[in-house]
Amino acid sequence: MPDIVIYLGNKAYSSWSLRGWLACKLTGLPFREEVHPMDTPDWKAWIGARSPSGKVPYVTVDGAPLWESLAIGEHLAELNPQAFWPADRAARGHARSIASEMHAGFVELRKAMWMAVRNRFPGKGRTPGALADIARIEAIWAEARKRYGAGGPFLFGKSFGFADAMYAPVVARFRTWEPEISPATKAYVDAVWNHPFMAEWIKAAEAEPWKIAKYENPDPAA
Ligand SMILES: N[C@@H](CCC(=O)N[C@@H](CS)C(=O)NCC(=O)O)C(=O)O
Repeated sequence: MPDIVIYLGNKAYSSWSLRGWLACKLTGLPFREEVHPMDTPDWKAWIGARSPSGKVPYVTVDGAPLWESLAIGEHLAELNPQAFWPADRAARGHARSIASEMHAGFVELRKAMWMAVRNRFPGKGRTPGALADIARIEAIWAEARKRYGAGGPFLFGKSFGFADAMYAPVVARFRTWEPEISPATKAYVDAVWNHPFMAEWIKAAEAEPWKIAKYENPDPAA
């Protein structure tokens, strides 16, 4: 059995960490995790001594380094392919496309509505750029569900896969910031939020002792 270790930032705030951690969960294998609070005096030294990019998530498999959440997902998928990607080739291509679009984009949403799992900031963060990103994400989710989602509540049906993992931090953002979303989007948000992997992450985030002040204030300019 491979020895998998994942290095993470705060579960309350680190959206990329969540993606990498969900990829570890999708392997179905045991793994070890080390969480270190970001924005602390020793953060840069801690992550710099481990991750070549100086960012989390950082994963090792039998000591071999892995960084960048999409690459982490693709590599860990080799350990349990059917859990990560749909079996159907066209659906798999679609899943890879939307996972890549998430990895590459939605900067305005990420800036205006950061992940803060423990917080509720309803009505805040609605910049034009964030709203445009949300409209595109709603369209992505609706299209995947229409084409491939009939068998269950997730983007490709019955099982929570890696495309869902890539969008899970967006689900967390929607819970926190409560933008106006369609009933279908809300149903998907609820399905992801209530998935056992997410419940485990949220519970750990709730238990964390650390707070980063700038992420606790939804009106940074105020
Ligand atoms: N493109 C990277 C993004 C990783 C990233 O930006 N991680 C953030 C945390 S969510 C980070 O490490 N920030 C701390 C820092 O830059 O010092 C990925 O896909 O993993």
